Amino acid sequence: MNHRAVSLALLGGALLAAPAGAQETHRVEISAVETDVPIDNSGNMRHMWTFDGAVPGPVVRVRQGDTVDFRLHNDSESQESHSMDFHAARVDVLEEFAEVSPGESKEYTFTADYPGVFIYHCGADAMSEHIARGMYGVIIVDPAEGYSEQYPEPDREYVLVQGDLFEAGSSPDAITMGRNWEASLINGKVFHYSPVHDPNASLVLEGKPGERVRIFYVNANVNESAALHPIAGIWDRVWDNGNPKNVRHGMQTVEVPPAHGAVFDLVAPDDRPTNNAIVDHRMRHALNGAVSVIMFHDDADPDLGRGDKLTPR
Ligand SMILES: [Cu+2]
Repeated sequence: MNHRAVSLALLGGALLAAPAGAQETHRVEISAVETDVPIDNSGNMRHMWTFDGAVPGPVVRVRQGDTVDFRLHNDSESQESHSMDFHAARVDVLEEFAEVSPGESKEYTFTADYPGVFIYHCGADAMSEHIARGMYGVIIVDPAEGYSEQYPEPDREYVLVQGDLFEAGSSPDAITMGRNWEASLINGKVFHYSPVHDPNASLVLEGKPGERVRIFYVNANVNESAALHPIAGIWDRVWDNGNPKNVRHGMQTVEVPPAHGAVFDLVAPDDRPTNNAIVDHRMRHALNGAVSVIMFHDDADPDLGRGDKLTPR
């Protein structure tokens, strides 16, 4: 059976929003695949360890109270054991998050008890190497109560995952200690959405003047926090961990530690087209890949930031 096709089909279904109040069970299947993937807009390839063959792995989306029936399959071509640590799960690290050998599978079930945006990552030894080589992704847990005055419905949604790129062949110890650091990846690529910094960047985030755009942000760096700022804008609201109860207003720069997430709303001026650059204001990160341009204009692609286009690729 083609596990990747199965998991993508299931995840496609999971992306459809459930009606408020209904509790569902989501069958989610993800494969650990060691493969070459492009790490920039020029198509330069790097041997990475991935979930479902891409960095980051697929977006999993459920509602608070839902059950996730999860299956991790470690591809038979893998050289390494891998595991799956969902930060949205309350389970046993020794059982559910145990390593899976090449060619083997493991299933476990959890309920998504807390709303928010959570990282998932491989926890196999050495964990820093497995994360730095690309084994991470996002699970969004929408609040059970749905949208509210405190957590308004956005016009568009994007998922941004930031990670490290280390020089090829870096040892686990070098990665852990921060040596051989090369660049920042946004959704798996250096300057993925920044034609300002990379003329080969063909994608940007888009919205229309006056729209509320929601960014589900996760920091998958091994060691370093991110300082998220929307250049030429102000975060209208920020929810720490993406939980509607953890709201802050009118923020300029918000620190997101490694293996954490936050939800950021940007409301564009409604009287003119504007552009913002969402940066990790830690300049070492910004100037080495962590810039994402968002353009607000009347001709914005109506499909971007909606349905299954939360992670433009
Ligand atoms: Cu792994």
